[in-house]
Amino acid sequence: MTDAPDTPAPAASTTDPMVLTSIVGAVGTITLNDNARRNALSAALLDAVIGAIAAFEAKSVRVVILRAAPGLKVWSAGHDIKELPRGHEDPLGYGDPLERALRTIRSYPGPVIALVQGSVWGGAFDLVLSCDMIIADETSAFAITPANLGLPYNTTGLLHCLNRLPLNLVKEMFFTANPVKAEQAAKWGIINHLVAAADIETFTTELATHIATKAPLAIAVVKEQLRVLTDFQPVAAQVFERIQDMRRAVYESADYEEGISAFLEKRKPVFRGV
Ligand code: YXS
Repeated sequence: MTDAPDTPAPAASTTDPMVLTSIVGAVGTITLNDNARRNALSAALLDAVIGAIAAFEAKSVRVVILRAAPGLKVWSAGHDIKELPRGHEDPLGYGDPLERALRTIRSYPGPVIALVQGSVWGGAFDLVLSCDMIIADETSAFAITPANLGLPYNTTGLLHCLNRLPLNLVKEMFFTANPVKAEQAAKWGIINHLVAAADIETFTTELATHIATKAPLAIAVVKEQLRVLTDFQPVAAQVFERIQDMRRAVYESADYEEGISAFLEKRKPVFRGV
């Protein structure tokens, strides 16, 4: 296992790499690196994450840490709103870069640990929930925000939340779009460990390094079984079709258009329920 120095993943069209990567022993680290845009989950950033994870798998990296740069106020601002389709297309379709990244993390044959400092918004909440564990510090906060945009969240995303939180807490997060601060996130079980900012890097590295000494095949088969058991809830075809119809009515609504326009125009949205 080579101890590669910080090696940027294949950069997208920007000069700076969208992610930084490093491997120490059997632990690989991916650092989101689009800080000017608050690590908004653009296709370029997500493709870089997916590429970095594939490169780690090719090098048999046993444990992955997914993080942002140390000490940022914002870990990730969520889905890149500027890339959301404007009506007449599912904003969270199966092929959406965010959905591809979630599936990549959930099927990686080893633990992916989210190291969270700062606030996590929208689809980035789904991203950290799709990691196998979340280690967060006192500056962390977690918000799921489709209600701010008029966006119909997708069924797999709701399932990810229901697999982590009781129904009443999932509803509170979706209906209020309020950030859940670190202490509350620990109390609710969103995060595995709440660790002081000064210690979180050492704590997470020691945890990852410890796991990397365990039997990788045994861990991979447990992770994949848990994925299959939690993700695959049978849904009758007509129920699925009804859900798609309901979601289409929302992403074709004037409210969804208003939500995105308001963000782009840096103003508060006015939702009329149409
Ligand atoms: O104005 P410039 O060009 O400098 O760019 C600004 C922001 O427009 C940009 N930016 C984003 N661009 C695209 N998509 C985003 N989600 C996004 N967030 C930010 O980054 C530049 C710096 O942002 P600024 O000035 O607002 O930074 P700040 O430090 O004052 O505030 C940080 C945030 C995160 C509190 C603020 O940027 C914010 O509220 N961002 C939007 C958070 C959000 O609502 N995320 C949900 C995205 S939609 C999603 O994830 C799901 C589909 S769902 O809707 O279902 O949850």
